[in-house]
Amino acid sequence: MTVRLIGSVYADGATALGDGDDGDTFTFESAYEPFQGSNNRNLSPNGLTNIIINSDSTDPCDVRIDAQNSGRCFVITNGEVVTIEYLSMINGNGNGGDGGGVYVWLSDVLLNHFIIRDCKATNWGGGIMVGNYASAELFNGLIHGNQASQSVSKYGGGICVYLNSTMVVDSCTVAGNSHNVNGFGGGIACYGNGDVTSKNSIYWGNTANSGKQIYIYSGPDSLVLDYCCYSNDTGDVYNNGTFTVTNSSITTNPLFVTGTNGDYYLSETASKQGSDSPCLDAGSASAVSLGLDDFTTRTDSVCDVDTVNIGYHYSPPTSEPTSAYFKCVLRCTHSYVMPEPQSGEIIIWNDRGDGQGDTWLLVKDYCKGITTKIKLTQVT
Ligand SMILES: [Ca+2]
Repeated sequence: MTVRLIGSVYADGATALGDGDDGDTFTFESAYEPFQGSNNRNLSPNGLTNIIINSDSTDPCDVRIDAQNSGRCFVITNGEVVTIEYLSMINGNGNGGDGGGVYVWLSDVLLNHFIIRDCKATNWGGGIMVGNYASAELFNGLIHGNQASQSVSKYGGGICVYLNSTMVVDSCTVAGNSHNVNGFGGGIACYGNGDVTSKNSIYWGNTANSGKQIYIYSGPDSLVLDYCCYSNDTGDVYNNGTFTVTNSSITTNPLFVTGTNGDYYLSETASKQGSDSPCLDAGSASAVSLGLDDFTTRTDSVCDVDTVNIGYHYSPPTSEPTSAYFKCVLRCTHSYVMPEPQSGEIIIWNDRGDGQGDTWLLVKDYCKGITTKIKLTQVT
């Protein structure tokens, strides 16, 4: 087994994978991110099995595979067995086909601690498509802002499980995915004997013509929700197969709030929001037993304790906050993103959103992979 470093040793993902052997680990180095260009998209394991593709950070926000709308992030199609973890996969495009972010066909994939966002498919599975006797296990993933059916009526804005395939979705948030026109299953769709078992996960705020959150096409297709939170208003769930919901699942608004790394933290009075999300302590087991006690759903980055919270857990910042005093008046909350080539982000952020909470200066350095968080105190 060889660890192949992408950045310092290999110039790009395709070159590293082309050199690889079964059982290797391929590590994208955060100092060299984002990973863009033609050799960092449509990444294929080339028939390798039992390989790990990961990053050198425990925060998937630190290392982005950015397909720049010119191809998919990963294409896994040759009976491969692959683990992908601690990575963000963004701006993937199926370019006339399925699976904009990750395309899995006749292969087995494990995705851990990951983000798939802002990907598109012309047909099925905007974020991820798993099909043709394939299997996927998703753990602690955030799948948001993806889109299927760019031109025709197809299935699965975020996720599509298709043609004799299975998926396990644990501790994930599937939100804000959509269809452009007449699509089915904004969050997740099962079609052609697609079977999904989901635990500790959120399906909320997705849009589609039918089955906005969940779409189960016909008899052979099935989806099980256990300790999940999902929207169940009119048009949210289309079921023409088997839809099983345990008593522990809930249908109340998860109350997403925006924090340092994104828009899918959970509201919590202990972190100065106005109310507690119903997803707090509503999962199936302890946070420790699931390995999520080093991760957080809170905007103040305090890690999860006791019973696991439902949904995706962010990584806490890698540096401790320090206090500073500024002689200034803050007139608004504002985010400024540096122009390409992106090297960082400077954010002035109020952790309650209504100006009544604490205000922070966040400096995110993408080159070094660190976030510095400084509490701002107004001095008169
Ligand atoms: Ca908890």
